[in-house]
Amino acid sequence: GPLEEVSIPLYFGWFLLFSVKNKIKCTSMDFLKTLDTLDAFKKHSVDSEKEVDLEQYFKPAGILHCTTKFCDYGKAEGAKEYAENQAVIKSYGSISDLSLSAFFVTPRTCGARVYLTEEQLQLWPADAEKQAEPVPEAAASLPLGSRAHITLGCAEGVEPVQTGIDLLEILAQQESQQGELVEEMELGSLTYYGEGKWLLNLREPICVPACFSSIYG
Ligand code: ACK
Repeated sequence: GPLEEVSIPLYFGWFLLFSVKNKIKCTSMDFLKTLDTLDAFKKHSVDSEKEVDLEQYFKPAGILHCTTKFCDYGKAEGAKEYAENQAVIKSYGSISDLSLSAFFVTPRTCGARVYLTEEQLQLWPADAEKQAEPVPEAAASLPLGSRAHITLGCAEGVEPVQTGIDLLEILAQQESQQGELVEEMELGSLTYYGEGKWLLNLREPICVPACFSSIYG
């Protein structure tokens, strides 16, 4: 009936606890600031004459989270099955640590890569990587969980769904060793993947506690 339908949320995911939100925002701001000042960044910029202020360029994302399943209130493929999955029901409301392994920036989005544990992968839909629209070439063969990310910001007019697609594209390029190592930074190694795509692999992953839950609004 209609009640059953409304009980499926917009999406499920891990939501960063309030106490760590500022830490992630500050670290990602630091990353953007550093990137802004690099000569290599200016060189690869679309318009090398124009200064780009990345902190202004990206509009901050709303709720910091890592989407597991976008359900669209039940309209998305596999939404009901996911909501009824035993692992999902059992883990609902539980807190675990998310391991952030990289930050990335493209002309469209800015995000953090999330490295999932075996246990967290139980909550990861089997088709998450293949469902990306459009599917970046070679992304379908990437390991399960490759798309896991936190959207930190989007350029004007860009939807957050783009962040995971951008990450898949970068990882597919990483897989075929297309990147150009640009700089060893304090936080980790910075690689350029062409067309304004940057990824900073963190030397030390950042661990942040998050609650597995869902959003209806
Ligand atoms: O940044 P995100 O992971 O990208 O978090 C938001 C969240 O759901 C609410 O919009 C993600 N999202 C939106 N559409 C899709 C989709 N078709 N597939 C996967 N994730 C999606 C979006």
